[in-house]
Amino acid sequence: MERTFIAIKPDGVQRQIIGEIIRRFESKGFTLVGLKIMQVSRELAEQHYAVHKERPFFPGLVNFIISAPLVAMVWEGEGVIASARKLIGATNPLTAEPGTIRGDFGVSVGRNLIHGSDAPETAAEEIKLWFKDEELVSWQPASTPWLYE
Ligand code: IDP
Ligand code: MG
Repeated sequence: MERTFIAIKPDGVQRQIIGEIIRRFESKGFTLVGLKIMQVSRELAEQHYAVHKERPFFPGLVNFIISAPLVAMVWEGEGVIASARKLIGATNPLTAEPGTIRGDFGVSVGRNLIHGSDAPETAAEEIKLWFKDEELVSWQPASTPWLYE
């Protein structure tokens, strides 16, 4: 089973759509195996977005990520990495399709509500960066036989 790192950014927390976002992943059929609300340190935010270090939006992005609490999660399921990106939608909420999280709840790229790992390698790295092994719970929902053949 694949795992991916998902974060509800401070705007999603402040706009009180944590439950709505979790509901979409649950309803789809993915399994929550890690969850915490946290005030992120500047160091962690900079590490998480290190790939964007040279981009002009980097300082603003880091300040935004540490400006209020964030919800960090790990979700599990077959194909969850790519599927989560589809549930999330395009980076710019204005062009994200209706039905996606960004498409339904956002209007600006700097306030796009949610992060999702973009590939197996980044998913593994991000899960390791954000969660200790003992914070992740391996379990099988009762619905599993009704989701997979
Ligand atoms: P992604 O979150 O869809 O993977 P990336 O291109 O990896 O998008 O960018 C990471 C994050 O950086 C975005 O989710 C968004 O919060 C922020 N970002 C990207 N481009 C811009 C921009 O042009 N202005 C402000 N923030 C941006
Ligand atoms: Mg990205």
